[in-house]
Amino acid sequence: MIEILRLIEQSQTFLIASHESPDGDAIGSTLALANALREMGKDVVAFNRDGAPVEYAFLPGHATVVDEVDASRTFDAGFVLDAGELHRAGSWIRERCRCLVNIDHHPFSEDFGDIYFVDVDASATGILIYRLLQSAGHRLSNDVATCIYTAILSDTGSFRYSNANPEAFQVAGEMVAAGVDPWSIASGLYESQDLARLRLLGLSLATLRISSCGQYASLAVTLDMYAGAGANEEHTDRFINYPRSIRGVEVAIFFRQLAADRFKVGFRSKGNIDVGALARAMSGGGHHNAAGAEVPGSLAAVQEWVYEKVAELLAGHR
Ligand SMILES: [Mn+2]
Repeated sequence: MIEILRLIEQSQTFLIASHESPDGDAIGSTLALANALREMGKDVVAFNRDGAPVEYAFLPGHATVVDEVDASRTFDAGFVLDAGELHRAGSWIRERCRCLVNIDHHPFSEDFGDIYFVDVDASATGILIYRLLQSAGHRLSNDVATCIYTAILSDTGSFRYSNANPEAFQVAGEMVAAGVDPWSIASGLYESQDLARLRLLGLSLATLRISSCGQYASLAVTLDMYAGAGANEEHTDRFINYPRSIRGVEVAIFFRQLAADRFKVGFRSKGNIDVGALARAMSGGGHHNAAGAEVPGSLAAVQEWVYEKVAELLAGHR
């Protein structure tokens, strides 16, 4: 931590990046740190290879997130947030930053930086940004507090997941005390969806499958459905919560078609079932209760294979 504080003090130009297809924690922690550094008078580029999704447009600084960085630019310091592995943020970042910092809460987060600040007990990377800014003695502005609150809200599933620990509530409470309005953030995140998203959800819900034991269930989205709904992959965020919400379901699975014969398979589990280990066995990655991997094959073949693996995982828990 001292090393990071010293780095911030001694640097002027910063690159801040997070993982591709960013979620609320990736974008929230990126913008929390970017806004805070800008308040300190630093020169900051906030980057995500997929840009900042429109659903986070309410976050202060959203419009400053770029999806490309001029090839000639180098930075005194780079921060890679919530990424797990450097390539999920952009491998080129390594050579372009004099000093690189990895801030993350993913288990097995790669040690790619010069400075490694990883705590798997933090419910969100936004929590680690909070701790960092506290140590720096930086007074949290409403802009920064909004980003931190959103990061926590997003990664704890609105304080419903098992990672919603006392620190998550305590930091979120401090953000509210500092002026953050929970309703305006919740309405920005959950009550402002595109019509195309709801149309896509309608198509996807028709693919609901549940195992005969009732412990795992899945939804799928195909490329045809995007075309039918006028939607895209950004609209599938949180679809996996529907199979998970069924009584008795321990593992929810989401099959998202990437190409004719390739699927991204997302997993969410309840309680102590470790889908992170399952995803890593499929060359993917993630957390204990939220993980994913890419699997080649037709939908039917991928579903059958994944169902088998999940059944084995659950059998090990009995
Ligand atoms: Mn995260």
